[in-house]
Amino acid sequence: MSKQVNSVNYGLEKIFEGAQDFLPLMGTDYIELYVGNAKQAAHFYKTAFGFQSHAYCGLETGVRDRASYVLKQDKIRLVLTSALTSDSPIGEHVKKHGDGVKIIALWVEDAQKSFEETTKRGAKVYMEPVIEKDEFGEVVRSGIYTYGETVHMFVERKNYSGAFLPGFIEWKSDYNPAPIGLKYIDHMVGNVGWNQMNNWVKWYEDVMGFVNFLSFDDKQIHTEYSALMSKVMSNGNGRIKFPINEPAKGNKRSQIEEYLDFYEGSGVQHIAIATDNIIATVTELRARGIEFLSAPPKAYYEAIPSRLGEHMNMMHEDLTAIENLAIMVDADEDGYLLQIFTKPIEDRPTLFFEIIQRMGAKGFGAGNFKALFESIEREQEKRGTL
Ligand code: TYF
Ligand code: FE
Repeated sequence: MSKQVNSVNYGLEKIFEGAQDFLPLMGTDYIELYVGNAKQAAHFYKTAFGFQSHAYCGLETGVRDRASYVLKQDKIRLVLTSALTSDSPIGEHVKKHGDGVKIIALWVEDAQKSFEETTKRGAKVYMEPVIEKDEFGEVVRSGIYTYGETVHMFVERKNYSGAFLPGFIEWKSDYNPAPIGLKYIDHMVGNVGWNQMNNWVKWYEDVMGFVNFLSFDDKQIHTEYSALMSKVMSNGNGRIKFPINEPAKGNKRSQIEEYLDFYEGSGVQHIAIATDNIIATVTELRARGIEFLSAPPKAYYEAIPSRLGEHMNMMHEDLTAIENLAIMVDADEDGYLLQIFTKPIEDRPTLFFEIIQRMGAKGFGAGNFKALFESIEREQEKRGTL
């Protein structure tokens, strides 16, 4: 069998001019969080977010240093990992950052080549290419560091038919809360330190071949109190989108500064997950105890028809339901989108989730930024971190 992959089958056609072809990416393979108690975290993500039990490794499978629970919902694989010993780098990570995203794994055709192409362009090595095998086949993985202690793992699946990766067993559970309509990872956002955004923009351009296709400066992204800057990086086929935020000077403490203080460094700020029925998904999340940022004021909802203009004709969602659930709406030249943000999902005000339904729109809800940041500031106020 030749190693050549027909890229047309993977939908690798370039949609962003200027993106480089040395690192073809088929999608997000998995997201791994390092957490204090993976067994309990897995229960939370099943119960509240509707993920399904999928795979496991730990003492029972001969792994002595960690336990990992793999959850699945449609195209999304979420891995929750905890240390089993005090000298573990997993434990060190949790001690410093609290629960957070360690690995953003990307599905590639060739993990060896991905490693070579990125490290020769300056990427810092996390893991040299490793071939992992079991009776279900073979997977090759390699990894590089991005911002902070966060890692991009390259995953090459050679027709692998096992549950997740070699070393994992299938995880069957009698406890299976229903899925809630989460489909795929839309984007993942990184917060980086003061004046570091452009360095990381350049890193994604030079090392990963990405392009910067949207930018928001502090003149667009500010409230009475705080400000931030954001640039969105994408790979060539648009499947992988990584906005990068840095704090900007405002009258009070930026939400990005708050994150950096509590995460004790740069890291993943939010994971945006796509649904094709945000009303059903958010109704279910609320019923299962997930807390969202408080609703924008009444005036925000009254202004939606004029703000959306012609897109209003295409919108079939019930505006009353949208308002009751505190969902936000924005439009750009390609269509509209619906989005909502959870409160941080751990005690430190660090990682949170976004639920997004794109109805053509390719943007990130810039028209909602002011209302969103004011909601975030109301939370900061309560925490005494504004
Ligand atoms: O990903 C985005 O750009 C949007 C908006 O701190 C956003 O979800 C931007 C910055 C931020 C929170 C949300
Ligand atoms: Fe987002």
